[in-house]
Amino acid sequence: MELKQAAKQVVQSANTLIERARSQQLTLAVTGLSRSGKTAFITSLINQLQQGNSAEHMPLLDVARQRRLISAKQVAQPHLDVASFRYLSGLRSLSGVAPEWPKATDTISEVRLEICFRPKHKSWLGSGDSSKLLLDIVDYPGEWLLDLPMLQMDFQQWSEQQWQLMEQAPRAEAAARWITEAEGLLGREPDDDAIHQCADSYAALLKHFKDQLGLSLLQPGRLLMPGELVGTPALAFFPMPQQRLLNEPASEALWQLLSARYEYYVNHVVKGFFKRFFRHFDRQVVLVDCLQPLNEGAAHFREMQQALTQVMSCFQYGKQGWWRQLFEPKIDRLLVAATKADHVTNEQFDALGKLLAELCQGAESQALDNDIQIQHQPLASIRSTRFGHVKQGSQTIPALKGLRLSDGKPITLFPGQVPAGLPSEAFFAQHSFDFVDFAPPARQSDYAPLPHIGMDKAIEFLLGDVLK
Ligand SMILES: Nc1nc2c(ncn2[C@@H]2O[C@H](COP(=O)(O)OP(=O)(O)OP(=O)(O)O)[C@@H](O)[C@H]2O)c(=O)[nH]1
Ligand SMILES: [Mg+2]
Repeated sequence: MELKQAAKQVVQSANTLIERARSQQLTLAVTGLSRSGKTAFITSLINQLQQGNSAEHMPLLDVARQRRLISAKQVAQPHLDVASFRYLSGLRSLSGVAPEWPKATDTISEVRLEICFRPKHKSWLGSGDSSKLLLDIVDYPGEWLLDLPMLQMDFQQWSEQQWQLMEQAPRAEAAARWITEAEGLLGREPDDDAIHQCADSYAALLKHFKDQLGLSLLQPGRLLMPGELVGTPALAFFPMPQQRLLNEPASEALWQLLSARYEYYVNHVVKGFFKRFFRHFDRQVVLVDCLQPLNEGAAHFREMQQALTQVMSCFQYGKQGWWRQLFEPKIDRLLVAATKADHVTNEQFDALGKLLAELCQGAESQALDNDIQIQHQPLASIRSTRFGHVKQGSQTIPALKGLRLSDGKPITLFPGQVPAGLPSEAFFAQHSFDFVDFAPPARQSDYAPLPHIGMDKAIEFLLGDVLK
């Protein structure tokens, strides 16, 4: 009897060992500028893994096409001090009679999935049994990556750069009042209340740049998304070039104080993010909404392009040896996706893909230098339109059908032609875009997977090698 018990224990331990060897863990990070579609993407990704296990729904995802996907359960997340990605509440809002898009988010969040699947090939670990992948998905604002250049600038250099920007179009007009307020602090003893006040006004100015002017290159990024840092001195600073100071010790003291806070922000907040989170990412998704900036015109499009170049520079380790040394990044796959592809008719996907590729030009070859595999593609995380045709005189033209987000009314429209590459100023002068927002589609049932365009291709690229 005892022998039997001991043998049972040996078998159990061997099974645990095999189980451990089979389980793998991967951290998938998802970023993009504000409103680029991060929450929708992660919601769809989880939903496709949970409910999309079929060849019809996910033809390009091996594990689903071959029906090897057994389950994808949400389990306890690894970090107790990081906000949870609220998958179920997002899915709930997408369900029901009047589905709504999940709410905007403004900080980092994570979710852990335990994915069970049947391996494709038999191995020494046994055949036919299931394998496990622990997948941590992290959602973080792309704006945080825009702070990266601050790591290489001292307060003086950063201040000069920011004031130069503020004195030019399109910022100058809105910035004038804030500049007067900041200059009002000079020549008197630093008053912490007034400094906080001026930092709040600076935050309001950045918010104005973002919301009203559609600008993306805004530093410090956390001033717009302060999270747990709200009201702390770490965020109570703003640019102040030394040459602006009145030649008085009081102004010098103010400068020293702002400079110390800048150094703290750079060393603890910016570096802190890269050290704590970024260095642990295995795979990265960068989402880009190319359509909204086209709607808003040439200046915004250029600004988005610059911001994206900055975001992509975070994956060019080779070019930035200092950075590799500091953070030891290990990302080996990078998916860059043009989101909301259901806003254009299907014969335009090619053009959208080309536009995205040109936007990321340079980054691709440099990422390849670093042995990072990169894929760019158009994608709709949650497809909200159907393709159709409309008659215009004697012509039949491709069109989209969906519910307009603003009033929920069914509409059929031709959305405008996406340029198959970076549009010139002249192009903007001749074309105007009007990509309208659509309401999410009504779900057929709670068991039906979310409709999508290209999620299977995206997941195959991101996880296909592990789900083998
Ligand atoms: N038609 C369509 N619209 C989408 C899709 N994905 C996102 N959207 C739209 O884009 C908006 C923003 O999407 P989110 O997923 O919240 O974007 P986000 O990047 O998480 O935004 P923040 O959390 O505010 O930074 C949604 O409210 C939708 O209106 C999609 O696949 N199709
Ligand atoms: Mg979000």
